[in-house]
Amino acid sequence: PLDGWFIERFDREGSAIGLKVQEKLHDETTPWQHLEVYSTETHGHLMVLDGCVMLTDRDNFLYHEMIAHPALFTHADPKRVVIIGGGDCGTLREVLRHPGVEQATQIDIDEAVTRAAERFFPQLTEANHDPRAELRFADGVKWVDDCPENSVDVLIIDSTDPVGPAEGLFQQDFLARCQRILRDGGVMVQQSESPLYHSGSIIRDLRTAMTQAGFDSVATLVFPQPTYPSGWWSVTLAGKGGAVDRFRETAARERSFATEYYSDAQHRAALTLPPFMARLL
Ligand code: AG3
Repeated sequence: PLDGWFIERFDREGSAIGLKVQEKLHDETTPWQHLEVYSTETHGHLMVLDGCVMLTDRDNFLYHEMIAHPALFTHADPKRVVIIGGGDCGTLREVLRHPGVEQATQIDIDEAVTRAAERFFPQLTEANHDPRAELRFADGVKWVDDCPENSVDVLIIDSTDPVGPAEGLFQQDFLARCQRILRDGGVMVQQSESPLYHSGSIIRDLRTAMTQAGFDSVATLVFPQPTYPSGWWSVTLAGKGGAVDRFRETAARERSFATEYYSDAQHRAALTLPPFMARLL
């Protein structure tokens, strides 16, 4: 009803996020979801899937840096990285900033998301021609099923909310399979929704499912994300044989690439959970 605004409503929470839009640039019903791209007045381009904000030019660096760099600086020496989802390629770009990464494979079910990113978010796809990058369009659950055991160092799940296409990615049988494809010392990281809205539900259930799937340690990191529900977001790490509440602090501090949000200090801060969350998890 608010003319000229894109609004994502969170009905259960009685709240919403709104962005003033200039025009709709793209509208496509893919085999998997409804994909829209808008230009906004103050946040650059906006990508929406099934009515949910995926990213804006202005603030996607927060999410993409925080889903990629903490996991990569937690693993002792990540060489083989796999991203499930992440079709906009923003996570892939951050992963490829790490010179030690030898191969990064992104598996998204919906090729239309990547084609739209190439067209409307060219900065996110600028690393796609890196010889270390491999893009596949397939069902991530099946891909993980077929992947050899003990073959991956870091596995990143950059998915939509745990409803519809992404629901299976939060379930214990999938997480157990993820645990098996990781090498010893492997790290998995999954986007895990809002600390304010989901600490006692999605985040807690994911951590429990990870533990039951055989992971030895879990850690949830929090960071601001102004255009997602509540404006505050989380990722949850799980480790196979190593502690994920510790990381290579010196390597993070002396990283060879520029970041806009991530730093070793920010990483430490993000691991420090507020008391209300610690109580709910
Ligand atoms: N992944 C989507 C996070 C979920 C956002 N939820 C929402 N708006 N209700 C983002 C993909 C970025 N690579």
